[in-house]
Amino acid sequence: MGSSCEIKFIGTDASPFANRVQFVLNLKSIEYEYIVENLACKSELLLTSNPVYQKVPVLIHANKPPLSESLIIIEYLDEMYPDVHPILPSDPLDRANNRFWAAYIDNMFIPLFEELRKTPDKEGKEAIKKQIIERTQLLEEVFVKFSKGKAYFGGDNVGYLDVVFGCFLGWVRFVERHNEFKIIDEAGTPKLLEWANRIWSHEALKDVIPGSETLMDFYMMLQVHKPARAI
Ligand SMILES: N[C@@H](CCC(=O)N[C@@H](CS)C(=O)NCC(=O)O)C(=O)O
Repeated sequence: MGSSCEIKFIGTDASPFANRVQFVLNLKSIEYEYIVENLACKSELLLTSNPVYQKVPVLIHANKPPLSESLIIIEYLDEMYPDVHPILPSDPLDRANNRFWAAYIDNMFIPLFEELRKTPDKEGKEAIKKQIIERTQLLEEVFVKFSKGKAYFGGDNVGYLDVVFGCFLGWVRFVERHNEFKIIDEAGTPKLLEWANRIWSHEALKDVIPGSETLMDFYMMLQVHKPARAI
């Protein structure tokens, strides 16, 4: 049966990158059709919509050519629907700084979690855990600077960095539990802890953040398709 939604979104529940797009669609109250992708056996739709990276998320707006890459998609949505819940600040310098830290999260923070999974030896894992903790402490400083005493990176309202980092919180908690260490906690990152609890219960994210079973299924799929390195 065809859908009347202008926006079609290809994603998968456990993907923090796909969750970013869902979070923004919800914040802006945009209706969309959710096409769930099985990354263990990619669909023709995904392969033809994102032939370069073959990854979710993909957004198809009003039958126009598909868009991929989560940051590009959420910025596109912000430009197309500027009146409801803008996520990027209006000042060009503030926007640039938001993009700088989003790139840091994507290039310097999130990849450490995949590195931790793929590293087989205890010593190697401990070194990565230390880096994760140090970089989370840096993000605590970024939060203090950006939020200026308010609830979110974006100030009084959820902004770009809240979306970018907030959608990774499910995996942060999952990795804490399965590797027996604390990443966001009262002792090291008290402000981020308060922020995380706020984000966690945000109305627009409540049905988006995946539960631990969904994350475990995805984790097991990764272990099969992208196994840890041999010792
Ligand atoms: N830089 C991309 C990353 C997207 C990404 O890594 N998606 C994963 C799911 S979490 C994926 O589709 N992986 C499939 C694969 O690696 O083949 C973005 O921001 O959208």
